[in-house]
Amino acid sequence: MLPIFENAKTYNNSIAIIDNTGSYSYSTLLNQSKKIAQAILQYNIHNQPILFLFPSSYNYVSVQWGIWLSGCTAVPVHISHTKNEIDYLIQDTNTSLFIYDKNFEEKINLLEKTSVQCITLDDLLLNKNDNLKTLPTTTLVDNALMIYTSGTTGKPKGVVISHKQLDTQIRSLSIAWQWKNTDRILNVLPMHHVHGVVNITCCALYNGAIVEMQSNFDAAYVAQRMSSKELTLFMAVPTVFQKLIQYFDTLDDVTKINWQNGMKAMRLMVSGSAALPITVLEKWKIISSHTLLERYGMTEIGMALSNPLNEERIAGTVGFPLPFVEVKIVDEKGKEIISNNTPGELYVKGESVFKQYWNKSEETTKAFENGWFKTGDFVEKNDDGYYKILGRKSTDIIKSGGYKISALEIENVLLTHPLIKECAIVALPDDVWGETIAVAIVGKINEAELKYWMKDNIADYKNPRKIIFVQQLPRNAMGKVVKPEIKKLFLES
Ligand code: MCA
Ligand code: AMP
Repeated sequence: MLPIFENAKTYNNSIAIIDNTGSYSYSTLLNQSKKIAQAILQYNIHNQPILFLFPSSYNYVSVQWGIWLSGCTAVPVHISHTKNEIDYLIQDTNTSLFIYDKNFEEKINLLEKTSVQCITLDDLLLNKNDNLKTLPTTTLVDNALMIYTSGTTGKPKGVVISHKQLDTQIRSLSIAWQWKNTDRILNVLPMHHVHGVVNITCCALYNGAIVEMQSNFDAAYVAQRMSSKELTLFMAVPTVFQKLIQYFDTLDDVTKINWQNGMKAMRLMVSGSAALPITVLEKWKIISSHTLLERYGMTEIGMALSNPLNEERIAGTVGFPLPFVEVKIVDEKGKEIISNNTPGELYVKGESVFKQYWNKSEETTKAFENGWFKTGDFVEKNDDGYYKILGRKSTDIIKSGGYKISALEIENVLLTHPLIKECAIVALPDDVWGETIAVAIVGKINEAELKYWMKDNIADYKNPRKIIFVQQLPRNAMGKVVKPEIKKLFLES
């Protein structure tokens, strides 16, 4: 049995998950997951990706565990994904089963259902017949998760992580941040990325802690839960801390003090997924009495670097390599840089690094060099061994609200609009979102209509927030679009 399930058996009647439908113990979760696994087996699916669409909830986790117990790979779909984005996931995974929450019936009805069977969780469990099959033994070599991530070319790629890799990622963070069964964490992050799925939910459940699943981020709710003094941990992206600071400033003194007292009772707050501005770290420290622990990770590698739990956390750095993770910094020729304070690309190796991009062997091969994963992030190490993230190699990868967004992916969607002749996406600096997405468009189109069209075609978090219409895109002698010139147009307007 996989370690996460072995552990769940021992936590038995302790509470595992709390969501807006109730509290669920480890044994209830495990029993429900087994029922789901039995129901999946009736479809005669083995070692295949299965898509599932649920808000962050008990049902989400029981379906994820059910998929694992059936020997298949869990592929989370996000509630904000549009028809076209989900159609792409169905086609790319070539899945034959898609389990969804009945509240998304309308969205599911729109999909191109080639060879996939879409079924609600309720119907899946209803259809279960009495000839129960024995559950297969899922082992560490089997695939656990496939998380889609944007790259510099083409459409999003499915990052495949085996149970061994997932288990290593969980154990690494359990050691580094000393997860305990007395911990209780509130999850406000989406459940189709590593931060919410692995760092928060899997780590909590592996360690017998309680995870409170909240399907969206609401600053007032976070403040209320922290004020209760029941939470011990909180992990989020810098935008969330920025929004909490803004919310704090709107409160009366009594509410502020209650919240502050609640936060003092917590043991750790972590920030990651995007650069944490030092101003945010400092403001949050004054409000919460916590120095945010900043760490660095990536879908393909899980977490790689982290500020220490007990020693000094240095603002503007992401600390040291985590347990089971090897890193090196290399120059543009691929040669290791030994000296400190010298920028280069971060390479990562270890049991936590992903297995492959789904059905993309060429891209997988290109992503590695002699067993080292090439992150595409520039870093340097200071004299005390702390790593600092300096930025990404490609400016076409944007980080907005902690989400990684590919400029190319959005450009390709916009170009499917019949009235858009050309377009170019750029990232603008933004105090709250880190970066905000902007687009220059050649074409005669009404802005309000375009925004409406985008809502149907691109998940909200990927939508350009600023639009400028131009006669032509600035290009260099080679005909390549000069994106810094486009950025200037926005910054000067
Ligand atoms: C939404 N809005 C935006 C953006 N997104 N405006 C500018 N830029 C954006 N990116 C607008 C909406 O249209 C809406 O506008 C208003 O902001 C509120 O939108 P809503 O979706 O309700 O926002 P929210 O709920 O406050 O969400 C903020 C959020 C969310 C919680 C920070 O973006 C989020 O969950 N981010 C986390 C993503 C994440 O987990 N990344 C980890 C990837 P209006 O009010 O006008 O309608 S994993 C990873 O990166 C690696 C492994 C790692 O290291 O962790
Ligand atoms: P994703 O592919 O969504 O997992 O995003 C991974 C990317 O997020 C990394 O390659 C980094 O560029 C960025 N990232 C994650 N954590 C940090 C951090 N603490 N500081 C700066 N960038 C970060």
